[in-house]
Amino acid sequence: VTMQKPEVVFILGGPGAGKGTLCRYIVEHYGYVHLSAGDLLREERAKPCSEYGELIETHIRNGTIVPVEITCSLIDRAMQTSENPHHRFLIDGFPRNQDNLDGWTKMMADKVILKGVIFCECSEEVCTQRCLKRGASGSGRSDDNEQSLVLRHQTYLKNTLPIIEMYEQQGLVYKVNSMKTPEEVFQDVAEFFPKIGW
Ligand code: UP5
Ligand code: MG
Repeated sequence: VTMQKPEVVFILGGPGAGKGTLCRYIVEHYGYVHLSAGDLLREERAKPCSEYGELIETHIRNGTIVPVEITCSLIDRAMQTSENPHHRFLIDGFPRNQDNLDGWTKMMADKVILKGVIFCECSEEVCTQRCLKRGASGSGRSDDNEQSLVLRHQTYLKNTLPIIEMYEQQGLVYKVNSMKTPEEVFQDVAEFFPKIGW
């Protein structure tokens, strides 16, 4: 029996653009498993035995990007331990910079089929208000504060947008206006999802 390669869709967009929320909607309707790179890093940080806890926390608070070896290993492990029989994954919040992309290309690109990149477009203002609101209602996220949000957005513009542009040149990007309600955003995504495949 030949093992079919897992299919991957990247979900990118600014901090608070609604990547995680959209992924939850997609998972409800299509046979995908949601892997948030940020969630995987926060889980790793929370392990008392992790040697990377402090490093991860520093990057998260400063809105900078964790070295790809760490993030990619967490994603790889999560994919391998997943019980999804369809082997389809939404990878949320990765790759965020050139280092991420290089690491992914080296470690993972041959092992998967990249089906597309969903780009959640959202203004800095809306992104920031969403995260501040979430912080105020007790998210417990150490980066849901004004200082971290400025830095997170700077990193997004400087490092992540160029990655999205590169994928756009390859014809892989599906854009959605994520400033609508979550239901509307999902409806828009459902229109082009058949092109990505499920
Ligand atoms: N909300 C969502 N959609 C809404 C809508 N349509 N209308 C109104 N409200 C909406 O949403 C954010 C908030 O907005 C929530 O309260 C939600 O209810 C509301 P969410 O769906 O969580 O948006 P998302 O884009 O996932 O926001 P998140 O804060 O998770 O984005 P980030 O990209 O900043 O966070 P992530 O967890 O991916 O990364 C955090 C940090 O980890 C990074 O800054 C970095 O330091 C590190 N990291 C790496 O180093 N490498 C990685 O590969 C990934 C992360
Ligand atoms: Mg998220």
